Amino acid sequence: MTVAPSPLAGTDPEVAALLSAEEDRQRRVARLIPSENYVSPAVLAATGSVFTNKYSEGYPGRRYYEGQQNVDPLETLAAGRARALFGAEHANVQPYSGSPANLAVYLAFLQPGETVLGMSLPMGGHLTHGWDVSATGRWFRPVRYGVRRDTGRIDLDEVRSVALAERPKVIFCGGTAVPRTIDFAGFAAIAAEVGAVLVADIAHIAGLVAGGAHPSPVPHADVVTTTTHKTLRGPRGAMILSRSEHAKALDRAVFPGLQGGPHNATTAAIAVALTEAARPSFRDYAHAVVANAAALADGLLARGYDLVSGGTDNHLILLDLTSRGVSGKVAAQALDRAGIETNYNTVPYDPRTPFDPSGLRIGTPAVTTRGLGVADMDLLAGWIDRAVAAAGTGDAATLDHVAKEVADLMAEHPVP
Ligand code: DSN
Repeated sequence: MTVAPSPLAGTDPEVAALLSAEEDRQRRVARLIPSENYVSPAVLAATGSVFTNKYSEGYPGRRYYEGQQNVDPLETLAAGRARALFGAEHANVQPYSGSPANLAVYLAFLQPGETVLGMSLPMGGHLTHGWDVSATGRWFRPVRYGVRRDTGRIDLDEVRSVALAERPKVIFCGGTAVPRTIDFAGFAAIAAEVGAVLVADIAHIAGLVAGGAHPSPVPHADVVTTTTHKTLRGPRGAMILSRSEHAKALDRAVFPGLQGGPHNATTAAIAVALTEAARPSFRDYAHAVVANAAALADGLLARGYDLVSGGTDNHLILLDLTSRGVSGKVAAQALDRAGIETNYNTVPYDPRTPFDPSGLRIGTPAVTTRGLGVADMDLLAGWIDRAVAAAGTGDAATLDHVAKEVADLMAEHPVP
């Protein structure tokens, strides 16, 4: 993390003060939101670079603006690193973020009104997998699968029967609150049976896939979409990986179908993140994220918490707080005061609303980047337990006390 540069303080003290306060906040708290992380100083330097000054509509060698002497090799480098890291035939590194990347899939493969099969949002899917309030649910015909009530896990027999009945053109697998390994081969068999394009949205687990801590979708899925800023630890951006046969349709969908010029500073930072993710130390990181999540889940189970699916295989844990008599939102707000950053989340079959649901979503990517290990996870579980109990009784003194203990631990683990 950089110190606020003096030109910013000189030009805009208000923004400089907010930046400095955010740096301090990110240092002090235990960040357990599973979709967040800390980028390296190198990624941050590339993000805040003069590549932001340049327009580059088009693709390398085919641009609508001159002056691409450095951007063309930059984008070629980033795409090549993405292909190499994930073993993909084609990579597009231009999508502005995960939702635009998924929209490009619709534009490439579907006409308005055609059918898409995705995981239901309250069950762990993403808005762009065909949820009602999303353009993907309004302009296409969404059909859905979920998880079983008894196991909290995806039931491929259900997915297959919906697919056979509804004949989707595209099937999405992956999601935002899926604590278990995704069976890409199982989804691929269903997609092949109904003649659908299989899209694996690995936004959450891309870093685990890159580091060998989750099976890769690349051998199975026609298309893989991902953000670059979650477990992959890059800048806020996205990529689409695909088989060569789909390259042209996807590239056209991204530009000129949906976007104008790519954000070249983001492309630079993606390239840096990809080279970092190709190092042996990143493999260690990915496996440590999973080991920490397993240890944190064990610590919560030992304290009597209900975890959706009974635990985790990856970086993410979904707590159902129903038996604790406190909503996810009240718990998340109390935890925030206690220096533990989480987000409230629906749980499968949640009787409450998405804005005040029963669940809490946590994960270990960011604290693992700070160097916390398995031994620290029981401390975190204990603090979460104390804060959730204090949320129920409105005990602010306990929350402030926990915040001090959290800050002391985090001070031993500097931000990269
Ligand atoms: N915002 C992402 C997440 O937190 O999982 C999903 O869009």
